[in-house]
Amino acid sequence: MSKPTPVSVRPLGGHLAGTPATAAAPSPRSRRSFKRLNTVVGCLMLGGAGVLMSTSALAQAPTLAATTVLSKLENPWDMAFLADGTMFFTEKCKGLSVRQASGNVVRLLGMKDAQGYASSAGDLFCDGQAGMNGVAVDPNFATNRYIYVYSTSSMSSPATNRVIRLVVSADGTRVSDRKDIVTDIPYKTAASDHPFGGSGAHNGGRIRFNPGDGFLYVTTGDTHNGEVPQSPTRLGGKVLRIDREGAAAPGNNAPQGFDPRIYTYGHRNPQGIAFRPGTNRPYTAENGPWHTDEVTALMPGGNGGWDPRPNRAGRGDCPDRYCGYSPNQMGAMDPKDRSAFMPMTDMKSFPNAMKPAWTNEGLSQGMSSGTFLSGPQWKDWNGKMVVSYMGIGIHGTPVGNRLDILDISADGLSAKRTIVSLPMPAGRFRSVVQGSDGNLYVATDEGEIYKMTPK
Ligand SMILES: [Ca+2]
Repeated sequence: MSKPTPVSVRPLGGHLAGTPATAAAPSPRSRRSFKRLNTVVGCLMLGGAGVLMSTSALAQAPTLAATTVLSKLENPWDMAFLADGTMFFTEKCKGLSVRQASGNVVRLLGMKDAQGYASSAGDLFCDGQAGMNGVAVDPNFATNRYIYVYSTSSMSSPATNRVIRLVVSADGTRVSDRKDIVTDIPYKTAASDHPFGGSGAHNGGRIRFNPGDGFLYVTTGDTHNGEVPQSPTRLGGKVLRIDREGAAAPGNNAPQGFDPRIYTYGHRNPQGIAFRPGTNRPYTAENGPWHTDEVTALMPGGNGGWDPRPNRAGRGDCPDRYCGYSPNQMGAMDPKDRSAFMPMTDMKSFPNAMKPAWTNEGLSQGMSSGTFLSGPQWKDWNGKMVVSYMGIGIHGTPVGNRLDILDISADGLSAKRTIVSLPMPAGRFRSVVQGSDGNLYVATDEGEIYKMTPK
């Protein structure tokens, strides 16, 4: 590995979009509205006792409208934006495409057996939850034209997940100069005796640059392997923090003996990572084992407290040495009892584990991704986190395909939830990304990418 080189980040309003910092740049119109609002609040403040009530009455949730940006896609998984509205997107079994600002779609990099792409990579394949997952644009895209995807690859044996860097051509219609900057993220190669136990399970896969430090954060899944989440060397069940060459970022602070690329460990299957405006502290969103979806504020070197190894914390052996669904993995049971037996954050075994900010009231409904909304157009939701759910209903848990707004405390240890009133049909919401236009883009497993506009 080469020496870590810090990545510089363009200031607010730079070329990179789709991150809280740049997405926050208000349009001239919203800037005017914000100024007007401040003026109104200022006038009210002068008015005396009734003023405080009026001020709080001004704060409100936005009304949402939705339009369909793309439809009939195959499992769209993630999106990343340039400042001009260009949207890169992945489809899990097909590959990487771009929707140009004109609305024209160009297929850039096809996976094994995908047709109609400008280039192809026969080693990239999909299997269950695995395939081409996250996509991110380099903070310095304007000068280096780098884009990154997370994909399962057969280039190593056994197959792994890789973080792949590509160069986008000047006209935006081709990618080239592939460099695999991470090659050793575990992938579940064979089925096991567990619910949803097929190969490819718990594959993680979100990749995001932090606008604060300029490093790339990579979420990885536990692959239904009991040893992986607490393993110091295996990269599953982790958040990695790396530079654009794939080298460990400085300050990851993982415990002695850990792979230096590891930023946090002890995760189950985080598919979401987002950075809070103001502090740029990373927050993960991950789905739980029939209980306890979690949003967690990360600390460098922190342990998420997920440890599904057998013969730990009072548990005995478990099928295929993975206790993640214990003690009654195929049957119904109260989520609270299951959580007590096999917690998502085991504070008894790991007293210093990172406590979640939000647990979905103890339920698992397939929490997938999350992002922070930014900009005055979001009114009361400005600065709050939106999380998406795929809506897995099982053993009496309601299906719950939905989006939640989380008002997270400053210390990251508690949150209040508002359920979003959807302006479009509910679906298996896979990905939420704020576009460079300030609107929220939402991908569903059913094949749509919607644009949600606040009013
Ligand atoms: Ca946890």
